[in-house]
Parts: sequence; C-alpha cells; structure tokens
Amino acid sequence: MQYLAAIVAFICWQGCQGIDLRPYNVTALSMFVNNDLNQDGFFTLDEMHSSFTIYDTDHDGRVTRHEYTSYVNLHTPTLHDLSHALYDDYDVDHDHHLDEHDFQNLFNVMDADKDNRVSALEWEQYWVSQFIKYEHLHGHGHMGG
Ligand SMILES: *[C@@H]1O[C@H](CO)[C@@H](O)[C@H](O)[C@H]1NC(C)=O
Ligand SMILES: [Ca+2]
Ligand SMILES: [Ca+2]
Ligand SMILES: [Ca+2]
Repeated sequence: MQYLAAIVAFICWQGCQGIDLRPYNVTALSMFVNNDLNQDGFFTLDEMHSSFTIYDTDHDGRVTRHEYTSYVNLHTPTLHDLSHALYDDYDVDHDHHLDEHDFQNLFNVMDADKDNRVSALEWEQYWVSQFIKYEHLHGHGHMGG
C-alpha cells in the first residue's frame, strides 16, 4: 500500500499489481505523503504540476487522455478503468487535454476551505469520496460497504 504514490495519479511502482485500495483512508494518506513533495504537510498547486509531469510523455505541458491512461495501464493495468473515470473528472471542459485551467479547477475542488493549500484531511476527504464513487471500477465494489 505504501507504494501507491500518486494522485492525481496512481504512480504505482513495481510489484503493486492487483492492489486493493482499501482501506481508502490509509491509501489516501499514503498518496498524500508521496505527493507532498517538500513534506510540509500541505499539497500545493506546484506539487500538483509536478505530479502530472510524469504523465506528460511528449513534454508539451498538457496531459492527454492517451498519455494518462497509457501510463496507468502500463504500471497498474487493474486501474485502467478507474483512470478513465478520473480523467473525466480532471478534464473539466472535456477537450481530452489537461491544461492549466484543469489543474487549477481540480486543485480548487480539493482545497475545500479555499486557503490555497490542500491539507491531509482535505486530500483524504477528496480521495476517499473518489474511491467510493468509482468503487465499481476498481474491484471489490460488491463487497460490503
Ligand atoms: C481509517 O479509518 C478507520 C475506520 O474509520 C480508522 O479506524 C483508522 O484509524 C483510519 N486510519 C487512518 C490512518 O486514518
Ligand atoms: Ca507541500
Ligand atoms: Ca503531453
Ligand atoms: Ca485548504
């Protein structure tokens, strides 16, 4: 579970195929630790840009649906369906490119109290609700809950 880095991303290092995202709060917190790059206890817009850079394989500053889902599919095939659903959420104007305004919008959604930084609690609330919302796409959705 501690290998599940990203967020906004699911950067999953080797050996985490078939990972169970439960318990969601623990998964979300381990993602937070991995995305809070300077470890100051807050996730910032800068850190969000850094997180998405890994998907921008042609380095044009935009993340296409293909770039995002291909990356996830390569590293965590079991999360392929989830990656499409998450991309739909990120791509607010549905032009199949994540640009500055999409990142800003996503950040604002996560930053519930609008102080321009996402606390661990805000992060956890966002991600736990995403995992619940898309439970049917990452398996185990029929079990309990
Ligand atoms: C996760 O949630 C469970 C159930 O509410 C709780 O017992 C546990 O302490 C939480 N873990 C963390 C790391 O917050
Ligand atoms: Ca930080
Ligand atoms: Ca790109
Ligand atoms: Ca905040």
